[in-house]
Amino acid sequence: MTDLTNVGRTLFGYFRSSAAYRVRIALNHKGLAYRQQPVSLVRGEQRSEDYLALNPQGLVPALLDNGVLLTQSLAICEYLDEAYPHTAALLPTAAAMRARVRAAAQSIACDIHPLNNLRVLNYLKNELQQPEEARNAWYRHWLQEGFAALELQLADSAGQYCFGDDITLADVCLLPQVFNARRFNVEMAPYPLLAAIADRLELLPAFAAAHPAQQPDAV
Ligand SMILES: N[C@@H](CCC(=O)N[C@@H](CS)C(=O)NCC(=O)O)C(=O)O
Repeated sequence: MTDLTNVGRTLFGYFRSSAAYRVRIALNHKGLAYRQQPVSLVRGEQRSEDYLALNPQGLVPALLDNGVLLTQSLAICEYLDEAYPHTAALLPTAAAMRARVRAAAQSIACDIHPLNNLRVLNYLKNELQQPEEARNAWYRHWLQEGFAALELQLADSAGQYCFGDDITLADVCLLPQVFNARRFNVEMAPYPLLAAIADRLELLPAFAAAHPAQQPDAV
């Protein structure tokens, strides 16, 4: 892998990774320029010696920001808010609202996504010998349970987006998870609020440019 330590800002990601998709949205929304270094999850590059030196977890994304190495998409997004306070904030200012936005974001990033990411689906397939039908049922179960709760959770707060009409960390997490759900043919009709917000988000330039199909490693 090329030595990238001198390049201003580099995102190590994969076009279909929803965690990397979150960070692309956050960077675009904030107007922070970055270059991308694809890490192919299908070729197992996340477990290469070079990548493990950046992130011993063997997960994307990782962000190298002017020599500062960061991992974990939510931590990266919050870092960007704190390190670049002049850019569009992803968390509101009031403590209670910040906690509510974080709760919605974490219900996706900490409770839905980890059960459905590649290594978990691969473990079900390879170690536990579960057929595709069972793996898809697993995927749908955790997604539907999470989305059902989030649909209720956002009922009071939503405007154009998850929290009123401002983009927050919750929106940054929502669209990639909806993209993922659609990829696995999960019906969004039971979650009309989430689907409507996702449809609006998708049209925003920062979100559109972060879409997996727009990435240099999209194949
Ligand atoms: N909590 C982590 C999750 C990162 C994660 O699960 N990344 C997935 C792609 S979305 C990955 O790298 N998977 C590689 C694998 O499962 O081997 C974050 O938010 O950054």
